[in-house]
Amino acid sequence: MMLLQSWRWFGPNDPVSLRDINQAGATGIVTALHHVPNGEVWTVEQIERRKQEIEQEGLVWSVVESIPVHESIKTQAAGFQAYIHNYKESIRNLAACGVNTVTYNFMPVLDWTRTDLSYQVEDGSRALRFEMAAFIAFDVFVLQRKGAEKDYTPEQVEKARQRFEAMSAPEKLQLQQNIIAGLPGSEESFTLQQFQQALDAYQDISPKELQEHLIYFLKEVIPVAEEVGVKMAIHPDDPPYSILGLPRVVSTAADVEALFQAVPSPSNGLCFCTGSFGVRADNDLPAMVKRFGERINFVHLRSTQRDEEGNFYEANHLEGDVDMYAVMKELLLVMQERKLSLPMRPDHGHQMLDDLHKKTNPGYSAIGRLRGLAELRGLELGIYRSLVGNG
Ligand code: DNO
Repeated sequence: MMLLQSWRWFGPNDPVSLRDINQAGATGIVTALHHVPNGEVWTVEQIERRKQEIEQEGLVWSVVESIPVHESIKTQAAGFQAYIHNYKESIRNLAACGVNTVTYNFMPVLDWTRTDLSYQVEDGSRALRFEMAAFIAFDVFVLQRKGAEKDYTPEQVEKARQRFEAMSAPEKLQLQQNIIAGLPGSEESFTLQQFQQALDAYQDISPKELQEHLIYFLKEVIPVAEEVGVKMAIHPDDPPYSILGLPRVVSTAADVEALFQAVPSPSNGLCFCTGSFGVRADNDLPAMVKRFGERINFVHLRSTQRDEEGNFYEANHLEGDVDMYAVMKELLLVMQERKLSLPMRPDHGHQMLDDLHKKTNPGYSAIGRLRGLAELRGLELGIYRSLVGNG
């Protein structure tokens, strides 16, 4: 049993085509109906159309990433039940079309967050980066969030002030855009004012309450998923801690454990994202694969390199802080045990070679991911053969 090699595709407008993906050697497609507004039902017709497009290229729609969870469900704002109802309908419709794995996240307001989308690493390729001083500069000096300073040490705020003062106006704007205008796959994009309003909706929601809202959602949705044979896969917070005063509840092994205990069903599973969990030194990734193995329904593989100030950038897939060998080995053991093949995608990649001169989706250019996938599949084959021989 080995990983099903898959690849994220943003649909017909993605500069990376299905043909390209085929040539990269992936067989599974990870995609979503990005054109359907957040909260609306995905109809069977829409799903079928997308599915056929994928199958015409000889590929399979293996994972949905993501059906976004409407903010009202996270805050339990008036009318949120209707959004849960729609969510269940989408799951039923996907199952009716034979699409059986669904990724989602429960991060308030923002999906993944970076400050720099074009950080030059030593070899000249470009990576995504989270720079703490720039992030604090945005929070304290651009957004001017009330009480923001209290979330940081005086030294951090001072460093952020200097960073902010040294930025040109276009750099400040770029920073703001990077954080709130929506990275690839994020379903939301804000102006500064809308952003502040979105944050305000969480003013009275503690992490405990957000966790309760998530468990409520799971208790509603998971029985439907189980009934129709869909495996849900929650994606961890990225980065895996609270930002901008927002609660976040899927950052650690303890967070995951609480969700699994609250709703013990194989359909209530995890998208094991090594890049997101790996930003915290206290997340022991191989141990987490072992512990949650039965509930891992999808895998994102990438690595980050962090430092003591809380900065991190996305390293090459086999470098950085993630012990990819150890993670891969545990994944292979889990798959032999479960007798199934888990879908995996090489997550993000550097912008490199020809892609440096093309318009690409940050993190989702072709060549960097091609390199990642090639390295990961070589690693996997080597470990697999040493574990089980030629079988
Ligand atoms: C970023 C992605 C995330 C992920 C969502 C899942 O590259 O991993 O946007 O798709 O958090 O809902």
